[in-house]
Amino acid sequence: MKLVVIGLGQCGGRVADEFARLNKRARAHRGMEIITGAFAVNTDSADLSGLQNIKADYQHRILIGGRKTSGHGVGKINELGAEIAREDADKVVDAIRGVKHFFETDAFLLVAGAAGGTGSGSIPILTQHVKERYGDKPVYNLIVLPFQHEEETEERTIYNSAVCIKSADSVADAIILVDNQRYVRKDFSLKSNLDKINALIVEPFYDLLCAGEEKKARHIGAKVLDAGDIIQTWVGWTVIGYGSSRLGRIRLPFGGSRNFRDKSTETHKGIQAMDEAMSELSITCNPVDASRAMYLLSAPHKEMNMDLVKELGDYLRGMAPKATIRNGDYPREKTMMEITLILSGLSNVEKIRDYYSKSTKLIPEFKRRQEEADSRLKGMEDMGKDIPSLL
Ligand SMILES: Nc1nc2c(ncn2[C@@H]2O[C@H](COP(=O)(O)OP(=O)(O)OP(=O)(O)O)[C@@H](O)[C@H]2O)c(=O)[nH]1
Ligand SMILES: [Mg+2]
Repeated sequence: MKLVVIGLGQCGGRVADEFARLNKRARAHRGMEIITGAFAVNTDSADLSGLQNIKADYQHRILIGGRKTSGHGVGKINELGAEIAREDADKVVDAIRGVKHFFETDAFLLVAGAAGGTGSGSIPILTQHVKERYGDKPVYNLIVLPFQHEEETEERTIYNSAVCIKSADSVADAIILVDNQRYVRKDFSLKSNLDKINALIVEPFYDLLCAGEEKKARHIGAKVLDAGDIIQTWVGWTVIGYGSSRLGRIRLPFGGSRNFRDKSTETHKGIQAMDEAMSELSITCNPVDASRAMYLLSAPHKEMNMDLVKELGDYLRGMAPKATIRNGDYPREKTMMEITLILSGLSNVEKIRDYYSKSTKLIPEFKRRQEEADSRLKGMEDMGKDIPSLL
């Protein structure tokens, strides 16, 4: 599958930059393209210059709202982010027109952090514009939810997130939810944590996007998982997970026939990888709520067999009984057995419910605070009404 990836705001731009890196890796190691165009859009010019993989010209690193923000961001006011995106949407749509192999693109992926201003406000607006302009291709969102400490210290974080995801839900074909908190590793500094998190966020897309683009026979599975399968699966609230299991020396040295023990070892490894993918999902959810699911098994040719694929399917069916399940296998020489897992069409996500209910309570509180501040200001002005003015 080939994507045009558009990162909005700091978080979105950096994650899109990781997708651009992924494409370089696919090109160097697998001789294929999985990203036809990577863009970063921001109101902050410093953030744009900090990127490493997205082309450094103004058509790929797009500054919006220059007049309103002088290149310094919108300071977490996502209403302003939305307003600027509305005014400058043409800049982004025009840039997409410049994508060289645009006709090969299967879908769009727009990325943003929900809690900020620029990305949070602009993702629903630009999704809408891209959909209007390129109606025949699905437009997906990847939305990054804030860390717990951000939610605890700043109410605007929760409110922005609720407004962003509610608006995105009404326009995007699917929203892949990624909870920053799930990726925190205690032993990294904040900056390296973010870099590490961004790499972890995009890693599961590598095999998923590559599998359907393979041209070499030895890497083409018995059941290829391609763009069509992905498009059929991704709908509404979506999560992604990845798990791996190191392969032991279970291959027979002289190509002799495999015995029962080998098969059961492979199945065990496969289930282990599936379990890890399930426990490392990009946001906590209950697989029972999924209406669609897909998994991609990637391992050396000889480690995969029909029994294993069937066992994995049965296992997933047990956890996601209501889901239509699609699967594929992707033979690659590696020392791991890997599973990429998608759960989609989720009918319930606890964290979203939580944002909605907390934000609903915050709205009257924000209003009350604003009125209080206005009335204090008015009181102060009244006190000074008899003072002469120099203007
Ligand atoms: N995973 C990840 N999250 C990030 C990154 N940078 C920021 N965030 C998260 O994104 C949210 C803030 O959004 P930003 O992207 O910084 O905000 P913005 O869209 O640039 O908007 P303004 O700066 O307000 O104009 C917070 O929850 C951060 O934790 C990043 O590189 N990776
Ligand atoms: Mg910013």
